[in-house]
Amino acid sequence: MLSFKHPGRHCIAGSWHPGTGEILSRNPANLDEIIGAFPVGTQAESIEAVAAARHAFPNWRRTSRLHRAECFNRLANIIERDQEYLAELMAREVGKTLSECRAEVVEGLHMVQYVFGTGRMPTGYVIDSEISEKDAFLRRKPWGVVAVITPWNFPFAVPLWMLGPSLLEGNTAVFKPSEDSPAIGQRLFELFLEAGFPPGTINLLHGDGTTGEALVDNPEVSVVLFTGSYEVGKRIQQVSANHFDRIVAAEMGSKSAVIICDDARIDLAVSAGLISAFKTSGQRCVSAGRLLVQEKIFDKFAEKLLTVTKRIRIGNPLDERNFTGPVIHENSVEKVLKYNRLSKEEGAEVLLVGERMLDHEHKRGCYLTPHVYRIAHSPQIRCIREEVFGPHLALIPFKTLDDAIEIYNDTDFGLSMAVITEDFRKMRLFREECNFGMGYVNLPCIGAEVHLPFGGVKKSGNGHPSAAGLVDAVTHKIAWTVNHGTEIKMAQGLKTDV
Ligand code: UN1
Repeated sequence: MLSFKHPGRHCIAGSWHPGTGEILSRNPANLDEIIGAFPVGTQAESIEAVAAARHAFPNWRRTSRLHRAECFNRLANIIERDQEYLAELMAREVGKTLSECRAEVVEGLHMVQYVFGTGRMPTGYVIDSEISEKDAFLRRKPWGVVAVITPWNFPFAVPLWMLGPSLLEGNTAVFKPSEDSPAIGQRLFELFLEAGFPPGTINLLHGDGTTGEALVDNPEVSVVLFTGSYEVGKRIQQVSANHFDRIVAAEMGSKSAVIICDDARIDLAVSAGLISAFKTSGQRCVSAGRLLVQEKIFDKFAEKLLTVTKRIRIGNPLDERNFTGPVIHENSVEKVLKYNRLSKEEGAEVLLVGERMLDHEHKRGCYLTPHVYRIAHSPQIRCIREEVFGPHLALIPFKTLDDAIEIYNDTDFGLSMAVITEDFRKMRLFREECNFGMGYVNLPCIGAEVHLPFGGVKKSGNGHPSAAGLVDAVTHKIAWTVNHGTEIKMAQGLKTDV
């Protein structure tokens, strides 16, 4: 067994600081196991970290984009070398199963490889001018300092989605990992240093909401990249309103859904529903809290889904036979159980009762069994509108396709959706009428790939997708115009005679 003893440190301008305060990172599968102790960044430290990034910015910006990209090639090799260690550390710190953690490390690696590859791709283009001797170009410039504030549920891939494009385009960064996954955050940061990113181009600041708020309220921060809850995203927007030229790209909550039409292949629909709802114990931002099932096949579908859901193995994330591990912490257990009770109060027919697992194998961890219920859609019900972030699933019957569209859209969120059908006309209808950022057909509503844009609408995001889509948030476009003639000619026929 590996033993992880992580002395947490901030790292500012290449030097490590023990800091003050204490965040204890615990293994959610066994709360007695402490992964490490980490400091809580103060306002003064956040100012220092941002100043270090600001100081490093001019040199980094002036470095050739191709050389910046090469740092990512070295980073890719290091991640490949450490894949298994990183996956195990992640499994211990956040309780995702080893196979999910391995997939996440691969997802992070893909982002780094993508960034290396795009280093040699064009970032602008040539635009013709009214004047034949004039050449015009669209070019991109980095904004400056980017604050990267990331969640615990994808503690490796999501920071790389954000840090990758930001640093490639010449920005510098302050990285604040979630207080629920500081060890994997710090390890990722160390890999950047090993790959040769110059001191100060990326700085590490541990901490909680107060640290994040101090970072966001710093006028020297040009861009805030955030993935997390709607409440925190909204607060970031409010604080950022004081900083006029601030860019905020936020990915937030969801109440994603799978829509299962009556022509669906039932076994495929059951797998799609199960994976969407219960992978990562329902703790992906794209996890489905709702399966919308057409009335004609409802009973058959529900029966099959319940049969496989009852078979799910829940337990130690390091045991490869388990389908899911625990939820992240005690507060999360409480929150999910509260919504489980609420579903009953709101009139659900509970088909599988979700409860805490207290047997010998599970009692030291934050383990929950899946909660599944049938409920008719109606406008007041909270359990089918609010994000639960756990193994909590509503089965909602619908009659017509228009009903399904109305139900899908009837939440404040719009992140991901899947439709299970063999009919291309239905696919198109849902694509056009449902409000979402990522749509899937005959697939679960989870499972992003890094070269696709990732983001949502409504309270799920503010329209700046991360991963491959992030370049627009971390750069600004300039028009660059050159006259090859020997005299001045102006557009629109403007006279130049003196
Ligand atoms: C998230 O849950 O914050 O789409 C990101 C997916 C993942 C990414 C989810 N690869 O399932």
